[in-house]
Amino acid sequence: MTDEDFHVTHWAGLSLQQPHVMGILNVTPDSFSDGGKFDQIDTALAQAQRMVAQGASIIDVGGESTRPGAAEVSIDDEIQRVIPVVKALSAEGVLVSIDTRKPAVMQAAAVAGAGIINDVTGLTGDPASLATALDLDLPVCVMHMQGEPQTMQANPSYEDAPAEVFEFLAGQAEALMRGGMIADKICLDPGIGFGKNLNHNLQILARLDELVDAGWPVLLGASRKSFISKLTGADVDQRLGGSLAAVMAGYGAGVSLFRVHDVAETVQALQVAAAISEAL
Ligand code: 8Y4
Repeated sequence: MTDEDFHVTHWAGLSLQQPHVMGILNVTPDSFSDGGKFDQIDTALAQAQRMVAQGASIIDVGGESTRPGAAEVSIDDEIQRVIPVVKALSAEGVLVSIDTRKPAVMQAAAVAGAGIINDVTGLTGDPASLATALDLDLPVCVMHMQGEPQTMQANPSYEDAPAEVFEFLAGQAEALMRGGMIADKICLDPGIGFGKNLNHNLQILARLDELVDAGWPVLLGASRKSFISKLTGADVDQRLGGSLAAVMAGYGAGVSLFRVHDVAETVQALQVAAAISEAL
C-alpha cells in the first residue's frame, strides 16, 4: 500500500463515505440543575435519545470539565457520573464515546459498553493512557492539546500551529500502531481551542485538508467554542451560525466526524452540503 492510497474507509463501525455527527452529552454537576441522581441520569438519557433521533451516530459522554478553572474530578466521582449513562445508552444500542483523560475511566467505560475512547490529551494525560487504549483495543480519538486545561489558554505558542498539531497527531497514531493497534481504529482531532489562540484556530481550520490527506479519519470539535465569540461577540448559546460555518469548512476539507451540541441543525447542513457535492 502506498502513502497515496492509505485511507481508512470505516471507523468504529461507521462508513466514512458519509460524514457523521457526534452529539455532546455532559454529565458534569454544573450541567444539571439540582435534583436526585436518578433524575440526572434520566435527563442525560433523554437528551442523548433526542440527539440520536436527530441523526447523531455517536454520543460523547463526558464527566469532567476541561474549562480553565474547573474543579478537578476524582476517578471515583467521574466513574459514578458517567458509567450509568454509558451502560444505559450502550444497552440501547447507542454507540458511545467516553470523553476522559483517566485510564481507569476508559477501562470502566469499556466494560460498560462504550465503543470509542475520546481523550483530549491524545493519550498523554496519564502515563498509562496509551497502554490502556492498546489493551482495550477500542477505536480511539486522539486529540491535540498544548499544555494543561488549567493554563493552556494563557499563552499558546507555535512556529506553525497546523504543522505542529498535525505532526503530534501523526506521531501518536504511529505510537498506537507500533503498539499493535490497527490503523482503522485511529481517528485524529486537531483540538480546536485547546492551547490555541484565535489565529492558531483559524490556521488549523484553513489547513484541515493537510490532516485529512494523511489518511486517518478526522474529527472536528468547534461547536460553540470561544473563537466564534472572538470573531463575532456572540454569547455561548448564540453561536450556531459560526459552529455550522466551521462544520462546513471541515466538510469541504474532507473531515468525517463532527462533535456538536446542535445535532439536528448540523445534520441538516451536512445533508445539503453532501447533496451539492453529489450534483457535480
Ligand atoms: C462552549 C462550548 C465553550 C464548548 C467551550 C466548549 C473537544 C472534545 C471537548 C474536541 C474532541 C468544549 C471533550 C471542550 N472539545 N473532544 N472535548 N474534540 N475529540 N468546549 O474538540 O466543547 S470539550
